[in-house]
Amino acid sequence: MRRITLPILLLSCASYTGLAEEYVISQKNKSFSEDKITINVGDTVHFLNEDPFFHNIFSLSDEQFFDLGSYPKDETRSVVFDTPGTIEVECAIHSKMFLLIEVKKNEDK
Ligand SMILES: [Cu+2]
Repeated sequence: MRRITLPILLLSCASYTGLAEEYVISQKNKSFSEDKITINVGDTVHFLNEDPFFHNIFSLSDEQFFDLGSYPKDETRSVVFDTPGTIEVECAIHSKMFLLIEVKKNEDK
């Protein structure tokens, strides 16, 4: 039974996400490792804190509202972006931190 179930799960997962990719954006010296990235719907961004203090990554964007809470060095929190649009990402602790994530529909590739 397990042999049959597993491939079906993988298949449905792949068709939902397409060729979903994963990105790592680190937070170091109170800034994001990139100013702007372009990704596709279904992609995941991992926010890795490399500073010896807390960051609190969040977005108030309509397309993708999230708040990852505050977390310490070497911890990663992740967001799957499932709506196309331009997402502004900030840090609640360091107001100068800013990242733009352009989320494209998969057809735009
Ligand atoms: Cu911060």
